[in-house]
This record gives sequence, C-alpha cells and structure tokens, in this order.
Amino acid sequence: MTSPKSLAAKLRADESIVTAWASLAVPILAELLGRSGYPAVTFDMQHGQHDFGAVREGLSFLSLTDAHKIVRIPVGEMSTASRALDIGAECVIAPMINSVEDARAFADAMKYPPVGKRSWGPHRAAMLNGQALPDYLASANNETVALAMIETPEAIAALDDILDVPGIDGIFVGPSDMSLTLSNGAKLDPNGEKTIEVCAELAERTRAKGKIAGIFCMSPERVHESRKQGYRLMAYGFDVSLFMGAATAAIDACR
Ligand code: 3PY
Ligand code: MG
Repeated sequence: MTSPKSLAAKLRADESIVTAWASLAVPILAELLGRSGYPAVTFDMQHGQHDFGAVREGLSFLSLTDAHKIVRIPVGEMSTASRALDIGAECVIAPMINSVEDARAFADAMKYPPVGKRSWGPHRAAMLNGQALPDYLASANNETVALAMIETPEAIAALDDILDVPGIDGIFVGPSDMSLTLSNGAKLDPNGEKTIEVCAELAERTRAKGKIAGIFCMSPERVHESRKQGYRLMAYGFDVSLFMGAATAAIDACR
C-alpha cells in the first residue's frame, strides 16, 4: 500500500519537492538540512565526497527528520542503487542514462521481480521505515523512485523509449552536462536559453507519459520556472555554497 507520506506518493500526486544537494561527507549535515526545513536531501555519490559509509550514516541522521532520502549514484554503478535502497534511500538518481539498455540495467537494480532483478536484503531500510520485511516487499516497487538522468543528445533522442522501460519512474535533468554535450564540449551553459528550451521539452515529454520530471537548478528562479514547466522534483541548495554563503555573510557583518 502506498503511504500518503511517501516521496513517491507526493510526486505522483503532483506535489513539488525541493531537495538540498549534499556533497560533503559529513553525515550530520543531512540532518541539519532536514531540520532547516528542506523537504528532501540528496546525497551525491557521483561528484560529491560521499563514500558508502558516509551515505549510510547520513541516511540514519536524516531519518531523525521528516525530509525524504535521495541518493545519486556514480555513473554505471547499478549495484550501488540497490545498496542505497537497502540502507534507506527512497529515491535513486542514476546519471548518464543514455539508452534503453542503461535504463533497463537501472530498473533491474531498483525493482524486485517481476519488474526488475533487485536482490533481497532491505533490513536497514525496513528498520528505518518501521516496517516488517513482508510489508517492505509489498510496497517497495511502488514506493522506491527510479529517476534516470537525461543529460546528453543520445538520451534526448531515446527519451520516449527510456520512459517506457518498466521500473523507470521518471527523469532527472542535468543542465550542466546537457549544455556541455549539446555544444560538444564548447560551452557550459546550464541557464542558457537553448538549455532551458530543451529542459521544457523534456518535462513535457515526460509528463505526457505520466512519469515524474526532476531537475537540478542553479537558482531559486530556476526552481520556480522549472515548476511551471512541469518539473516536480527540483534540486536547489548545494551544501558547500550554503555553508560558504552563510560564513561569508557572518564575517562580513562583523567587519
Ligand atoms: C548536471 O547539471 O549535469 C548535473 O548532473 C547536476 O548535478
Ligand atoms: Mg551531470
């Protein structure tokens, strides 16, 4: 049964969620972000400093708050997607999903049979959820969210087929890599006009398939624009910038 409070249920009900982006391998920072009012926190294992232990501890700290738990895995590390779910992630974001084959490998890691090939062992996740193991099994395929990152021309071309892969719940757009790959390495332009146009088209195509659209945002303005374009999971609030911004403001105020 889908809990009305799960991240999956909220996103499917068209609620919009803003997630903080945690890159520092300091587990208690996730709890502080949750206590600060963020509805979700994403642990970035692709470009952030987290190893598996830091994510494991961070998910436990975050469970002391109401914030939802999201993990971005490194490129191609599908076994880490299953492990992230096993230690309590509710949503996994997989970078550089460029083909139906990539999407199938991701869905296989995320969903139990008959949808995928996820192997059994979610003891910590069930414990954090306060669930008995049979209840975890009954709800897991519905309540775990698999978001395929779309950030290359190949992925844009294959989007409809990627979205049709059973077990793929939606997309998460990476505008930096998108601008880099669309310009063949010439320009990093995540907030450029062309990038934003492509982002709008991706949200439309994803919603037309009844799936969830998420995106990384570089400003609160982009969060609001993305929401209008149909996105429902927006990442904004990079821990390094949040900390340095607050530290700079504090010391500036003392000068
Ligand atoms: C991108 O913009 O390419 C991302 O992956 C965001 O983290
Ligand atoms: Mg990227």
